[in-house]
Amino acid sequence: MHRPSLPHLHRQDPDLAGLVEAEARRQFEKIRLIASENYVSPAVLEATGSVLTNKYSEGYPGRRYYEGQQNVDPVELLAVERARHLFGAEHANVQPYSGSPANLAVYAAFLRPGDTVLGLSLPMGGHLTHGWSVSATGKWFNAVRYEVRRDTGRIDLDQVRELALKERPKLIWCGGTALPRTIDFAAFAEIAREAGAVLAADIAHIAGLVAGGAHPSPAGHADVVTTTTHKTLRGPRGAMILSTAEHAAALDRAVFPGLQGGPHNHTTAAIAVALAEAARPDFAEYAHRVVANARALADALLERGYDLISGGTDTHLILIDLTNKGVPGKPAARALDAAGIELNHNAVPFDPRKPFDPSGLRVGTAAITTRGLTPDRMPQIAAWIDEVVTAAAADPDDASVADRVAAEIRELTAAYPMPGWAPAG
Ligand code: DSN
Repeated sequence: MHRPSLPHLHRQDPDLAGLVEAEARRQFEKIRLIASENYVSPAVLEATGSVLTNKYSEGYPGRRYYEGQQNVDPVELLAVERARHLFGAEHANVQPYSGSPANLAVYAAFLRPGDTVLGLSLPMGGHLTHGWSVSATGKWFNAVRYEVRRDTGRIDLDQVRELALKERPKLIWCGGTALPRTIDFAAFAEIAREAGAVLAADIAHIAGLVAGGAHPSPAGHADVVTTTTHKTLRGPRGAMILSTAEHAAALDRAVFPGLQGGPHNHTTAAIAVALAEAARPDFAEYAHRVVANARALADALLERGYDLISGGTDTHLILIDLTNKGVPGKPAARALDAAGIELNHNAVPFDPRKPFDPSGLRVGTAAITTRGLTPDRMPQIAAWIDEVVTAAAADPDDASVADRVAAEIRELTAAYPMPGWAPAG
């Protein structure tokens, strides 16, 4: 049963309600290892589903274009204050609709079309919006890309400095979507200073770890920080931009009226709720447990002969190169999904295979940690992954291993409550 329950939806639109319940059950029964996903709290769900969705609020608190902002203004101010406090930022904008619009706003604030941007290449673990060719950021700007080192799988800071001094980008991005290791914000800041560039840290993946003290903070290093609010931070789907006071006006103008219309007030409220949750001591414990689980899972996979990019993890994320296992990432991810383990296929650095059919798997521990799984459970998860990958390599049409593992996983997950849903009865 969904919590809060959905009586009106069930009565009025049973087909749709059935799909929501089925999705909730799917999330309950699976081991969810997609590194960018989580389970939000019931309070975040309630705020997301509130009447705040009815209200338009173009502008910023105290400077709106429509009347009736008596309650929405304090909601947004609460979210802004909580964001500033949690991340030690002089300024916060909580209006971006999601991570890509937030990143686009950074371009709109600091660059003109054709200006140079330096970001981590997508197949090396960067994000589309850090200047990858198929993104508007790679088409409208002169994008230069740095990589990770072949020998260590870690960011090549020598190359970042060399490219920054040669190309003189206006903007440098650090952060990404498949980086298992700590981001050295201080080193990036030094390079950006030398090159005269704005440093933007995209902490979407690690925001919850930063908030909980399980990853160093970009505060004091990056000029601008962008983040989604729904990954390790465990809030609703949304985003924020944090900055020094110096850049506040340019970033605010870039978000509205530069790129967006009215903010999604129900999301703003849910962000405020999640930020208050993330400021509590139990969230710091959660963030450290996320990393402990990832480390334990990485160790167990290494023991089973898995090739992990960079040899392990410092964060919530593990990147596996399956080349030595004789099965590419996509069929392995499909087989694992059928077996109750949900993750995504992913390119690995210097991947000889195509992006839609790459060599790797990406794994994250934010969601299973929210469910309450602890490091002692990780060897069993590694064993299941290994069984299913080995079976997929031997015979992709044989579903017997997947069926048995899925049943074992349903038994395990039944013992770990899920915020937002519980089996009826
Ligand atoms: N889709 C997100 C992720 O999975 O990392 C990035 O935008």
